[in-house]
Amino acid sequence: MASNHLFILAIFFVLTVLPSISMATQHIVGDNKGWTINFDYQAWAKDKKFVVGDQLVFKYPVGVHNVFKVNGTGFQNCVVPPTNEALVTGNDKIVLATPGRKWYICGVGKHCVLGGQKLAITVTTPAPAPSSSSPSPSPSPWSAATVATTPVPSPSSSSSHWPAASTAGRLFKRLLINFH
Ligand SMILES: [Cu+2]
Repeated sequence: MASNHLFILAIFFVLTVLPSISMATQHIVGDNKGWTINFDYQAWAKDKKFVVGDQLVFKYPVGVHNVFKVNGTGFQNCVVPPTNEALVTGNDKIVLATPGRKWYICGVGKHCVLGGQKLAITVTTPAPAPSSSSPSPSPSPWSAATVATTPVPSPSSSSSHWPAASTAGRLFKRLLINFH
């Protein structure tokens, strides 16, 4: 009986807590090349998945480049917005707060026009939690535990049956120890 209860808690932990920890990704624009001229940012972005909550980081030597968020036309034609809209720290972090198409250009010299220093990405909304049988978010572990009344096959040798064996299992076991 007790083991069933703990097993349900373990499942809850894996399904809810872990995804929320690992969801947001930080994308270093251009990876180790950073934000610069003569780099193919379209190729860089092509195989990446940008999700709401992720972060873009533009890295460059201060004063050499800058970052402007622009619209599609501004991206196409390298239209530089007013100077006061520029990000200039050399380590500019932008949280992707909304889904949709996003465009960024460098406003220094002809870096955008001639150097191709421009980035266009598509931000998507996070996928709903996989294998969610109940779509409504559960407010607390306890309600989730009471909902799942179907008997779970009791783990015969408890320690080897923890899901997501490594970190989650260990973390959760520690939780259980405190719990008792
Ligand atoms: Cu530049």
